[in-house]
Amino acid sequence: MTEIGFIKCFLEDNIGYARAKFADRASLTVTSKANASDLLTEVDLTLQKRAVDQIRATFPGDEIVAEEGEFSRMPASPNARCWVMDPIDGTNNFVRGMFPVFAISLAFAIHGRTVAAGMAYPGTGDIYLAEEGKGAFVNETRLLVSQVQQVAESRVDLDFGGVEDRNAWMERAQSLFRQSGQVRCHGSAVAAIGQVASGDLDAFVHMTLNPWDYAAGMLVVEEAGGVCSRLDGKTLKLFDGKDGVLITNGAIHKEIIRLIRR
Ligand code: 2AM
Ligand code: CA
Repeated sequence: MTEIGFIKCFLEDNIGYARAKFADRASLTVTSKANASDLLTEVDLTLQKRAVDQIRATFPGDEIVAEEGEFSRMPASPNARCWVMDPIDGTNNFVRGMFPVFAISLAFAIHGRTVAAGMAYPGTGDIYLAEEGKGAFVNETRLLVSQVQQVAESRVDLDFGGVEDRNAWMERAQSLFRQSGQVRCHGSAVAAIGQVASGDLDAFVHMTLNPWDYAAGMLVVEEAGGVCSRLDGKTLKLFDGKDGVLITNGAIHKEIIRLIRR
């Protein structure tokens, strides 16, 4: 089985489970991790365990990095074949019922670069897929970023992040906040990044992100014609630490870098 075939099957098999659990969220088992806003549900754990078991059976020896438990770390060999998963991104929205904006993200990387990626949105039923050099698709439709050319006319998701991100946010994102045409915060990086790929958003900014939050999204956006970097414009890699991420339609990328303070 190809890696993209595996990703597609996994997301198709599990999107209904996540949707059903969201519909019945009053009965979810929920615990908090670092703080009361950092939630963990049985669904995060079940989806991650299913993926880990299936990856180990199908691609033995591949590394796995994922948001929960022992997998929440950088890979031992950053250049090796590596799967990167966020079982539920936007867990807080998932638990509290916001919109519903949450997603399952699964990527396959080699040499620290994503080469196959998928993101499933149980709220809408959409599955986004991309392979390096082969384009990005939602269901069967080609994804293309927007043509918006100026920040003043753009719709930007300025993710507020966790409490520990807010000082950096206030210092660095103020000018962008003031000058963007429309500002949103979905509370799910994977949801917002998908919206950049589809052209519904023009940019996404986060002060700190872990690789599982953008591993799939960065390839989907690049294959849809967009650009991904660190907040200062440096190359966005997967395993070089938790840092800020800027994902845009490409046309407004440089203008946003100039507006984000160092
Ligand atoms: P999560 O839902 O998987 O926890 C919300 O601000 C977005 O940023 C979500 O994608 C969320 O992922 C992620 N996020 C929230 N708090 C974060 C933190 N302290 N560090 C990194 N990412 C965070
Ligand atoms: Ca996440």
